[in-house]
Amino acid sequence: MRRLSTIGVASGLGANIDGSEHGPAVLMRSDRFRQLLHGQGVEPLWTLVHSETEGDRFRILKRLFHRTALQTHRIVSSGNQFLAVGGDHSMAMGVWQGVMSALKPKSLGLLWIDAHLDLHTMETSLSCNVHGMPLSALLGQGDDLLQDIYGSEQYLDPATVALIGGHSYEPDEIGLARRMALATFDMPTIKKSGSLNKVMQRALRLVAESSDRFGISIDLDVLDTRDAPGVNTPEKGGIRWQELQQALSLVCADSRLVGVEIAEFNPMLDKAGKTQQVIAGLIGVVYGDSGIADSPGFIQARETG
Ligand SMILES: [Mn+2]
Repeated sequence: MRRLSTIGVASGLGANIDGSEHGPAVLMRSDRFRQLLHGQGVEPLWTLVHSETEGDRFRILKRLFHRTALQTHRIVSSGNQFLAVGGDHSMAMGVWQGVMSALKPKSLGLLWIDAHLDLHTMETSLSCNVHGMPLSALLGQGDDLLQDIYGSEQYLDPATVALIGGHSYEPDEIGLARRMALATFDMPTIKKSGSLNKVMQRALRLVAESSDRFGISIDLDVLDTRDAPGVNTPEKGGIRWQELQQALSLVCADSRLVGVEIAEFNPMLDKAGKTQQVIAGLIGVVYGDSGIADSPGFIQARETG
């Protein structure tokens, strides 16, 4: 039986909406998820990282990111891959700083699959919700407060980052993306190419030119709200889950993959377990053998049954 390192980051503090803190536990307990892994001879090893409940939100998040980073550092140092399930997307600050600290400097590439750019800082964000800022922090572009919450001096090289699926962003974020010359494959670009698969391959080739290993960060709000309604900040006009599943199956089979993050699941906002089904399907691809990757019927059977 294969053993998988799966980390659940049980916090919604970065979104400031109730619900995401329950995401990992809801998935962990779900029959669908257990059946999926059981069928593949996989033993999921869950480590849950909980956020504290009392005190200053930013202090709590800082400690949460530190504890999350220790987990991904440990897994990557031991040569294993990981899946990190959230939790709101601010968790990325912990997940990827831990990965960077375990790899050679500047050797990590990142495919950031998200409806948003997550390039806000405390100075540009109206809400001051940290889940809109993780990529700024990871690129070393945080203001003093954001940098303090991030709590690391490990930063991504902008040449190794590709933004995929963006369709809701603000001028300050676009400004930062341009200044850093980040590779951006937004929804219009994906629609024009006619294939997320092709776009993802192109993004990976680009990122891999300047990095040895790569990770994938998926914010579930990149998906069409018909497929994934259970997210903190839904946006219309996203990617259909079948496209994402198919595109992922190729990149996840790449031996340079270090780990995958799936963020922003909010079970309290889910409708008829739809988002949960989609996540189970994505997790199946991340850890699945080609059998699962080729047969999205797992979810279709549930939807029509
Ligand atoms: Mn995000």
